[in-house]
Amino acid sequence: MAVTRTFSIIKPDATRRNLTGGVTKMLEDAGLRVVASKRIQMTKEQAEGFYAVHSERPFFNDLVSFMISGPVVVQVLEGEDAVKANRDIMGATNPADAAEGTIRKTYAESIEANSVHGSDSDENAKIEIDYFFKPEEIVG
Ligand code: DGI
Repeated sequence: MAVTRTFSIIKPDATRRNLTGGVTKMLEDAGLRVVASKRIQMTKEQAEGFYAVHSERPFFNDLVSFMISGPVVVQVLEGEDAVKANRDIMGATNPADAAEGTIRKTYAESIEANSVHGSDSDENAKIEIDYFFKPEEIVG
């Protein structure tokens, strides 16, 4: 295993409920280090571009509307096998299916308002990090 990076978003349902710290604590307790972080209001164009892979899915418009419904916190996380470590602590997409102790089981409201995003591969992590961060904004 190697130290790698992944990309995370604390979604609008979590920022709305003042859970930035709660989510971040669970990430840190899982062995991940926040090496970049910023709170932003995503534009519609930004959200559509970020989720372009889902553009044919029936929930695409709802997903984009949700992601721009309030501020998000975009983060770069670093740790041993960071993509998997983050996916493990996030839990399943639908909180009803998420394991005890995961972020989504603890905090998510629904399959859409599910509190966090995390990259699903090293390749996508790099693309997603580059989508939101300049190299100098990441301090390992
Ligand atoms: O990688 P994940 O976030 O766990 O899941 P994903 O890549 O399959 O889907 C991306 C996001 O799209 C997910 O976090 C929430 C939303 N989504 C996925 N499936 C559904 C959905 N939203 C609705 N409304 N209905 C779905 O079936």
